[in-house]
Amino acid sequence: MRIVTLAAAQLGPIQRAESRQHVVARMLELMDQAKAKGATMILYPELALTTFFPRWYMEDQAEVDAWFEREMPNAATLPLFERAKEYGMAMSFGYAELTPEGRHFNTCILVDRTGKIVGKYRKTHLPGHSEFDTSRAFQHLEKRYFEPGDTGFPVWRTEGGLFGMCICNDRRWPETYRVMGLQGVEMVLLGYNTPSVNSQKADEGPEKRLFHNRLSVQAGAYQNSTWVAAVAKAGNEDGFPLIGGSLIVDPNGEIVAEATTEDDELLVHACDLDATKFGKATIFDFARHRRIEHYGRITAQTGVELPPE
Ligand code: CDV
Repeated sequence: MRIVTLAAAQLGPIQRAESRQHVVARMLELMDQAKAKGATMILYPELALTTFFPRWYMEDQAEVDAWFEREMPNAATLPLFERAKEYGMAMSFGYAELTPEGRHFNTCILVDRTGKIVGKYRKTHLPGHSEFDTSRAFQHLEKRYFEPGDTGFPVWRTEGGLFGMCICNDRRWPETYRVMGLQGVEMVLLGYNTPSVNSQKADEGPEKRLFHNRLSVQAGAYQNSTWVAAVAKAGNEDGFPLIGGSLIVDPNGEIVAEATTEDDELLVHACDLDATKFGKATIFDFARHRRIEHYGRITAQTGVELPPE
């Protein structure tokens, strides 16, 4: 057995006026709880340090940049790195990254138990739009504030296993998991901020959104025989609700832990990375069963091309 005792640390709402220092204090409280429960790794959501700012339309670049981190760790996040190191706990969280070259990414990192950043992933599938959209019930301006990630979907050998990351909307795309699956991934870590209602379809509410969340994560886990942990930023941020439903899914695609609130909430599960082996050696033994001669369209083509009439 190769056990990673994973703490999925859901965060409740973060209001626009809330400081990073206050959020980090909440994250440290969850880390303390995780330590008390024997966790060896803790996962926090996408854009964990602030409110989900892409819902706000901004034209002033200085105002936009104030939501971004120019270095990691920085003064606000150093306490997280220090406490995780003291506890011997690996850690992953998401943040808005502004690079020295002035590039903007929706990023997450993987930090090992010694406090070293061993992995960085930049969000590939950016949802939403780049200009103010009057047809929507509310804005989702990720395409305005971020550029698509340039990392692809690497897998890192650390903490006794093979770990990958993706962010929020990435979880809905089978390609995300398969690219990691082809590198033998044993645990995918992901965080999300998912509005409780579809901004373009009022009757797609929280039930349907939680269903799509489970469906995507469970399918990704099963079809690649990997653990997947998905952790939400949840609850009502300045009048804009986000789903909770954080979950840990085993390599059979079954949910082993699921959040019940829309607040700060910790899920802890002892995940045996060796449980990935059976599926990878049998029904999803890619080397034996995949037929890549028929998959060319997946990388040759982006949108739908209809067959001739
Ligand atoms: N932060 C996100 O990527 N949210 C999307 C919403 C807009 C659908 C998601 O896939 O959950």
